Amino acid sequence: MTAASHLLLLFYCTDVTPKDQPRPFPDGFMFGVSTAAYQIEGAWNEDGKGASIWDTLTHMDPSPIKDHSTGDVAVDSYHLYKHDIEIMKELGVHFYRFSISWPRILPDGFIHNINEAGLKYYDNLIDEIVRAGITPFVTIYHWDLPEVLQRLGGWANPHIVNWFADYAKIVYDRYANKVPYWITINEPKQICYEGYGSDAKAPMLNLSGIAEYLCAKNVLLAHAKAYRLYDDKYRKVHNGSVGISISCSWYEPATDTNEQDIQAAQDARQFDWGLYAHPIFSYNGDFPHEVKKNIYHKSAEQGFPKSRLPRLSAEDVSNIKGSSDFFGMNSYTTKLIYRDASLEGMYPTPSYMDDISAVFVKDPTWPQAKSSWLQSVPWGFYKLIKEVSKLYDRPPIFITENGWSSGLGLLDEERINYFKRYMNAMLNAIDEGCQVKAYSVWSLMDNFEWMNGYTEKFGLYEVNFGTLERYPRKSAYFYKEVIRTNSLDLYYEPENLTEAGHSARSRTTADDDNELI
Ligand code: GBH
Repeated sequence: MTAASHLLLLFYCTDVTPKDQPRPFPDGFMFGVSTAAYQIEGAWNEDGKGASIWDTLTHMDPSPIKDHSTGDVAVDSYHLYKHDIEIMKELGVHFYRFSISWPRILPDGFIHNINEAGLKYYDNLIDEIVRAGITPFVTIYHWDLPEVLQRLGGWANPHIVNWFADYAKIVYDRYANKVPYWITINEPKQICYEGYGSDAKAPMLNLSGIAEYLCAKNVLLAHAKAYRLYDDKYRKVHNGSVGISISCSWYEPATDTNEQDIQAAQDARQFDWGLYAHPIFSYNGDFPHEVKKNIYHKSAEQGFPKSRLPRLSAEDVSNIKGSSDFFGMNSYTTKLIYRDASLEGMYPTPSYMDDISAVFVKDPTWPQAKSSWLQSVPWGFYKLIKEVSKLYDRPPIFITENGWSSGLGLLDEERINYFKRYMNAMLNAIDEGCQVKAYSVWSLMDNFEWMNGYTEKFGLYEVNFGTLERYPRKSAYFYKEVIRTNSLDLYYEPENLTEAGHSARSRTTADDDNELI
């Protein structure tokens, strides 16, 4: 053996972490938990708050919500926020990502009527978070649009670009001195496609093929305007970071030999998240090529005088391009996709699904969560992070949401398995040079899961909806250990207590500072 090969062998032996050793996260890696105002706050009409499109939707008769529930009370975080901060202290999280309710601050949507009580609530919340040694991470908009603005067309009306920037200014003016991390808008695709292009979210417009694309342009411009505003007026003094959270699924061709499936998966990724990410993060800006091409051709065939995808002017492109200090990625799952001749006439025209012209299928062998759309596919998460890093030249990535839904029960081994496999996949991507800087669990506690009401539980803490008490699930102990050690131990199992013993022992209330472990 030569000296060089000895050296190589030594290097190999010492550098490769044995499989059963905990895998460290990079120094300074940030862990957090995420929530959203409508899903947790309750107090829907207290202290001068106006109505949002989710108040309108959940109060409809008959109710479109699976269990006919509302967010009127939700988990009452409006009143119990101090307690929620207590449990975050127990977890040891570095940051708390929560959202601000637009109609709590501007009950009529516009800035002529500013609700001081609403602003005060977030003053108290933020001060308490900071006092607990936790970093506040604010989402300015997580889907609860003031109802008044929806009557004017909401995100389909181009004026919303200014309405949103006016609202963002109020929020920055008040909190920029205390909040170092900002998300302007949570999940443009879910706002635009699910709310305007289909009926899966408020305002349930279901005008596919048109409305989601009008919305997409306005959301991008609104985001960019809020980003530029921070740049111009606040960055010098407060030096915070501002980004956007984009929901990203991975799409895998159902066969890896069929060219059509490979192209279909590529198209699906670009329609799902490229539509929003490409204008902001790519070198060229503008909408992705695949999306422009498909919609342009379909529109022409369908007799539209021009593409249903609105154009971004050169000025729009330059405003949007680069308008994010990091890539906020919400990611949960992967889908298989295929495309063949049997698709002819399968989707209504025009429609978003017809524009993609492919079929999404589930692999029944992948572990299935309580939510029908959610399966555990860690290699898909790895491929997604790698692809985003490659396409957009290795931006800093914050995983702003990742989580698993279950039914009731504190012994949530499945959720722990999901976290272990997804965090391991993320570490693989980090090892290969992806700049993932932060990771946040959806969600701190069970909450109002949109159209599914309270039937799907995403919490590290279970909420008893009779008493509103929060109880740590087994996954809370697991996450606490990850954060404490800044490493992932795939073999770590939190103490195995019985369901009853676990809940009795770990019960936490606001005036009881029980340690988690
Ligand atoms: C997040 O969205 C939200 O930001 C958060 O508020 C929410 O509570 C959390 O997820 C859990 O759902 O396949 O037609 O059934 C995640 C985005 C939502 C995208 C569900 C895919 C499934 C549509 N995902 N959606 S469908």
